[in-house]
Amino acid sequence: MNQVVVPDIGDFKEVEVIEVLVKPGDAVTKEQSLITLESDKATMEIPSPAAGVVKELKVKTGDKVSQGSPILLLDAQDEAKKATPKAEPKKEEAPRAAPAAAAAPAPGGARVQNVAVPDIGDFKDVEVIEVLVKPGDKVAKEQSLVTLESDKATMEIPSPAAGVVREMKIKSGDKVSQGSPILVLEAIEQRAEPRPAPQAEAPKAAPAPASATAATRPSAAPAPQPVPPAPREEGGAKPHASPSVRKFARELGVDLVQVQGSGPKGRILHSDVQAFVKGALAGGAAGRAAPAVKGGMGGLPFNLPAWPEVDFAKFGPIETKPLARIQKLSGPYLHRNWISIPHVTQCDDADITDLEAFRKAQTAETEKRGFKLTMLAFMIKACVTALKQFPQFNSSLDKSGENIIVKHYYHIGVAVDTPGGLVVPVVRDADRKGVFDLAHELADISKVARDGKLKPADLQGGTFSISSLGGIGGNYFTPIINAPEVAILGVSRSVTRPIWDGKSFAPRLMLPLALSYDHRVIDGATAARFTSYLVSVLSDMRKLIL
Ligand code: CAO
Repeated sequence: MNQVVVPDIGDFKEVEVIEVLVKPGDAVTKEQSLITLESDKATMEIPSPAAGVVKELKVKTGDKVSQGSPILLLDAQDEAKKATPKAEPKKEEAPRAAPAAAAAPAPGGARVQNVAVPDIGDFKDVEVIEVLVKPGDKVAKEQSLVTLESDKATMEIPSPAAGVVREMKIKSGDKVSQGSPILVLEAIEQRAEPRPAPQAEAPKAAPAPASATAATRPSAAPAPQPVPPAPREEGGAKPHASPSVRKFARELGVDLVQVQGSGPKGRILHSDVQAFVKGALAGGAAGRAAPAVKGGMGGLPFNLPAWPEVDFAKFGPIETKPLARIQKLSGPYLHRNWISIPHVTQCDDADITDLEAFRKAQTAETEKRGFKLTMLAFMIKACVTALKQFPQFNSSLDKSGENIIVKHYYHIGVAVDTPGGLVVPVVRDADRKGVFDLAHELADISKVARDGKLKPADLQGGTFSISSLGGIGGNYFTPIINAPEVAILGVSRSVTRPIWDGKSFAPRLMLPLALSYDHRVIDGATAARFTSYLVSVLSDMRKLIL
């Protein structure tokens, strides 16, 4: 059994664990990310030193760790055990502060100093992705000067001293290694304190464990899976931004997933966060959510009172438990959709007495073929028929908020309850599939979802969603629209009710439906027509073939 510990992460101590990516019982491959650490200067993922099975976790989200802190116990595969007994990378792989380049005295108590890239471990030819200062700028000691990004980590190089930038020696896109000149700094003498030795004032690179993975890349852990209404388009990948931009966003209470990056490869820059806040204060573009201030439930729009902070322990025993990974990922999307889409929910009941009789008559056949035929397959078919009749339900608002994009394909997202949380895999081209094919596909895709094996592509491209709680119970609910879609159908459990047929009450099997729609795109009258049409199709399945 191997104890995996935090490797040499340079001078960083007490760094926060912001994500634990594995759990006991998980089989991990060598180099697979285990946890994500974040300091104010770097974000990094700690990879597994070997392939094996996680036996026990020694950390949890929110813990503070330093070099040598235990992460987990790993039952490593034999070969790996021999090859890699410990998690620590070689000492020389760790980033080290480089001595600052010689500083020459300058008139007026200032010293001109060439600032160079410090020891950044084994990294060479690392790209400069952002230059954060310009000639004439006053900088404080430790203020970030440039951001470097390799495929393993994002790191900011801080200023070794307070002073004024005299000359830049690099620009965005340049490739640098240890010792490459960054800029010329006219350092201001701190007369009150004795000047530290050059070694001590050298710029310190943010930690870059040799095999850490940049947090800005999608993690090696299973692809995050959004739940309704998390946008499948984002695929749950973390926003691409440097640590200082993340910090800046945190200070302003801006949720980075809502910010459009204008940097290379869509990276979010300081200016993007500023523009986002300005836009939100000015009322925001159509469909854009207001930035949130951190509150007890992950943020509230600006102009609302702060979330109440209550010491619950004062009133009785309590227990604090982390949200599931998928909940943490999908919460901001749900919140965005809830506050930025004007939802209305239209309810109706479909008489499915005949359809249920037909379904039951077919079940022997499908069971023989190895899958279950539930009402959901018919629901998908009926929804496609209604979407064809009312194309605005199969559309999305464009960025300007002035046009809708109507889709001529019918990819239906289906909410699936899994042990890890809700996910919404997409059944593609539902219009071209028969009810049996749909039922078969539903069985397959919900199994893949429950096994946690969905790929990002399985979650993308939906045009309309269905959330069925029919197998569980309840009577109507208000599903949250899965942006950029404009409507979602919530299906509840069917129940036999006495229905007046004009002469007498007859027992009929009624299916409760609740359609949430985006009122910017769909009028109330149109929504009522859509649900009435859907009800008529479900009540008389011959309409499915029209
Ligand atoms: N009324 C009455 N019974 C229903 C029903 C309905 N509307 N829908 C399903 N059932 C029955 C099925 O016929 C099945 O009966 P048997 O056990 O006798 O065969 C049973 O309920 C269980 O069905 P199921 O859940 O296995 O299958 P499904 O096709 O209806 O649903 C799936 C598949 C994956 C959608 C479902 O399992 C699931 O995960 N639902 C949860 C979705 C969810 O949590 N949504 C909430 C989102 S909130 O934003």
